[in-house]
Amino acid sequence: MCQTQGNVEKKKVLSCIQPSGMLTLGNYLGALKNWLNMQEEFDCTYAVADLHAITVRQEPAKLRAQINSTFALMLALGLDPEKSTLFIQSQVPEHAQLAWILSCYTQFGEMSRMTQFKDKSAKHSDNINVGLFAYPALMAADILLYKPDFVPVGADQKQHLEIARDIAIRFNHIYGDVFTVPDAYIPKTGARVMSLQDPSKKMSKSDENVNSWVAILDSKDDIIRKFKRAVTDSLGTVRYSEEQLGISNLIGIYSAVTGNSIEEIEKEFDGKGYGDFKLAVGEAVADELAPIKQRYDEIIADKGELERLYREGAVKAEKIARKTCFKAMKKVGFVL
Ligand code: ATP
Ligand code: LTN
Repeated sequence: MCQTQGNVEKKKVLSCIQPSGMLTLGNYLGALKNWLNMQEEFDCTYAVADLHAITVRQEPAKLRAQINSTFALMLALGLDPEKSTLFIQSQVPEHAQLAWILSCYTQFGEMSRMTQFKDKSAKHSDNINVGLFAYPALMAADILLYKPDFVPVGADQKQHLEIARDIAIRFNHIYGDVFTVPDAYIPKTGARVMSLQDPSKKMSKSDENVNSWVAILDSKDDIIRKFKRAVTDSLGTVRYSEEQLGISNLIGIYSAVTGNSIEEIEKEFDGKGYGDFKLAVGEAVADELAPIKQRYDEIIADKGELERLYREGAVKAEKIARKTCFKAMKKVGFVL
């Protein structure tokens, strides 16, 4: 059922996050912060994408803990199960079911162009599995099941969102109006947070160098230490430019956290050294993340309540997912 605001039906939002490690400042600024900002205005559905996580090898006990921890972190951010639908992807079987159907409406050639597949298959060359290749069809199913108007993601997911749109348009063209074609919602600042050790690469929780990323749950000391060690350059000026990727990344982060514009930041640190600037960025980030960490510690301690919430969320999600999945199955010609 759609939530309404007065008489006006709220627009719908859907997004997911993988439980593939400690969530980073990149995940927070590129995606999660927007999830929270959208909660009041939109009818939001957010999930832990655990089916996606097994496209790279996971240790079962660790994966289980990370699924719980990611769900707890969603709550700690301020996402409210009374306002939004919060659930775990594998607990709603329609995701895998629709993904199979959609994969039969996706061409090998278009999947082959996905840069994430190229990057991840280079990184995991001993396990280039079919799931890793077909990942965007599952992501398309996640999205299309809930008929969202907007999908908030970081810039790295733009290509996957476009393929989801193409699949929806193609399916609708053959069978009529089955899916809503959604728009990406990519934030202006923080959409692409880069590694603190190699600012030409995106900050990634699966990066082995722990100094390259800041986790949402890192302690204040760790956060400040990582920013102090961030790779910069020898120019010595706090300027946003292509020649200063490291400093530009830090400016982007500081802007996303404080809400100040790039010009304001350049002015604030005019004539000051990198040491002062790095400390200011570290402190601003630590202050923003501290209350989330505090709430997280309380939530993760109550496993019973956590379980109640994700089970309830899955029931709520499946009601919607089942309808769309059945419609697609019927259109294709299955006997229901
Ligand atoms: P991995 O690093 O393990 O490949 P990931 O963090 O890229 O995973 P997800 O956890 O699924 O993948 O990403 C969740 C959301 O966080 C997505 O919307 C993605 O766009 C966003 N995101 C991830 N990394 C960054 C980043 N460095 N900057 C901005 N947004 C990001
Ligand atoms: N592939 C995404 C995570 C994801 C997702 C989704 C994002 C899985 N399903 C549906 C938005 C909508 C990523 O961010 N790496």
